[in-house]
Amino acid sequence: MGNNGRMAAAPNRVDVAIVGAGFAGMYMLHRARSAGFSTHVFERGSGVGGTWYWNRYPGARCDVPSLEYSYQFSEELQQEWEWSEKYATQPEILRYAEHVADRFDLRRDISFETTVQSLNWQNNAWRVSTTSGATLARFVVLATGCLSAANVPRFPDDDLYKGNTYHTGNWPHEGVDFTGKRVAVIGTGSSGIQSIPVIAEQAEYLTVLQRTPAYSVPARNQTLSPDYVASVKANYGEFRRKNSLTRAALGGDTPTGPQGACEVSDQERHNALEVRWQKGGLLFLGAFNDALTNPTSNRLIADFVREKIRTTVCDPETARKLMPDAVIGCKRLCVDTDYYETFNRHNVSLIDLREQPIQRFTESGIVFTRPDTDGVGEPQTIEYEFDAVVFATGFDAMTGAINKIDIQGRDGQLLTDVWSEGPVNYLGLSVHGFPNLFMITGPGSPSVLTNMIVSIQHHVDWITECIAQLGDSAKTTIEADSEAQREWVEHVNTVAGMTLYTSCSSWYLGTNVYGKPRVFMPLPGFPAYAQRCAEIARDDYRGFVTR
Ligand code: NA7
Repeated sequence: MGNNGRMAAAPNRVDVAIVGAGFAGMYMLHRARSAGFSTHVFERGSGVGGTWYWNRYPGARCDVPSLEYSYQFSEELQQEWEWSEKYATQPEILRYAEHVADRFDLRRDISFETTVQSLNWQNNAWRVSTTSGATLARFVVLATGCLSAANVPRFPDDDLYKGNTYHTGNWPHEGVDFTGKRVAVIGTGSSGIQSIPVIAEQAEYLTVLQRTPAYSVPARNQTLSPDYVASVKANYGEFRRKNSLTRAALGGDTPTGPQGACEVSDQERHNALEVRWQKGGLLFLGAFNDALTNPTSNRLIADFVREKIRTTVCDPETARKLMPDAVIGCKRLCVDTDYYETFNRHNVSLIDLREQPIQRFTESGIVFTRPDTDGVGEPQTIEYEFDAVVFATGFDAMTGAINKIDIQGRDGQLLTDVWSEGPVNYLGLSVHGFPNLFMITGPGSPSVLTNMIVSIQHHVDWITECIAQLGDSAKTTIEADSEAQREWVEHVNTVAGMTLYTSCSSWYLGTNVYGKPRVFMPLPGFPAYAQRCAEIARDDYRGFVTR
């Protein structure tokens, strides 16, 4: 999946430098180039695709339907590309990204295998320092991805372990053969839940190490029928428009139910949830309009899923451990194929790390602490041997990849200092003190609570328009006003505070990474946000300072 041997040399000076060649960086390149800006992209990997370049773990696929998780900026592109399944696999999405790169001749302006190390604002330009040189840019766009900095927790003596270790977000390109191997998977978020059923089919024995049970809904993945595809493509614009009017910018053909879960009878509620369960996918949570605002409704919906787990998993003790007790949807809902069923296999078992924590690693496996069965004696230890350990432990989400770059703005201030208590920003696009620097799907924007490609396109279009208009005026720089930024952060907190999202630990809040400030980062609700961005642009970029 390389760059086909073509490696663009970075120019000394460009109008727009872009960090990252995932879906955000690729479209930003296309738009900026089409608007007449000289543009260059710096990409750490050896090919395009971002998330889909790195996350090659077994079973990796998107949990947004492929006919929606795709670009809409080119009618020709969306008509000619053929998705094979309701939910595309990682290889298929990567092929799509490569097709887009070829079709729009993007590679000639991308430096692959080039990591941006620092960004310094000096003399009204950004100095972009990379592993292979430096470029001056009037504007920098961070298209670094929300889930691209791997979170690899450390455990006592983990350096002694002699087996193989993998992180799902940095999977070997050549793949991994688990045949005949005793494998441990740590983590049961989306990556764990997608990979566990596939690894179980190959491994001799699979042990799942679960810290927090996740809620997962069946994907009901299927081959796309030509008739359905034709019906969408016949009116793709309208299909896209309806999606963008929903809170998560997806699933416009399955609107959120008009009632709260407490407003209907038990039977009606069960029926509505069953219909969504059978349909499969993230829209399960949309059966009722108060799933993430009313704790009682949320509990009733969660009860439904717990009952599904109880009746799917044969061993009652394993079923008990798999049943989450937290708010459903607080952590991102998972979408699976045969996840719970996998625990009925003879070669799979589950360890609940809350009951039996990891004590340390050894050369050949992991030692767990097991409470004495009566609960009165000394805790015992038990060692399991593993040939391989898979870390499905997630990411330093939303800010991790940005904070890895040493970003020094106006007056030498460091972004990491400005963000020491949380990622302050305006619209998730700009930070006060960092002129001409834009983020795509940054903290403070709906990003990960939406269909990412819709949010990406929205941001890229907005940024392109913004810098084009700045060029038309006599001004050269634009940045968030400090007061507008303060109000924006307050607004995001207020909106998030009206939901149940803040009631649990999650990567939305940054609590999955030790020492990260606890701040709810994405903004719920795409349509209101998009409207706000449009109004601000129309109002001469209200809340931004131009000079
Ligand atoms: P997630 O959703 O962050 O899941 C990570 C999992 O790893 C989760 O179950 C964590 O448990 C677990 N984890 C993390 N650190 C540890 C330690 N130290 N010990 C044990 N278990 C741990 O990441 P994914 O890659 O699965 O998914 C990320 C997103 O990608 C997903 O939401 C989709 O948008 C696509 P915890 O819940 O923190 O107790």
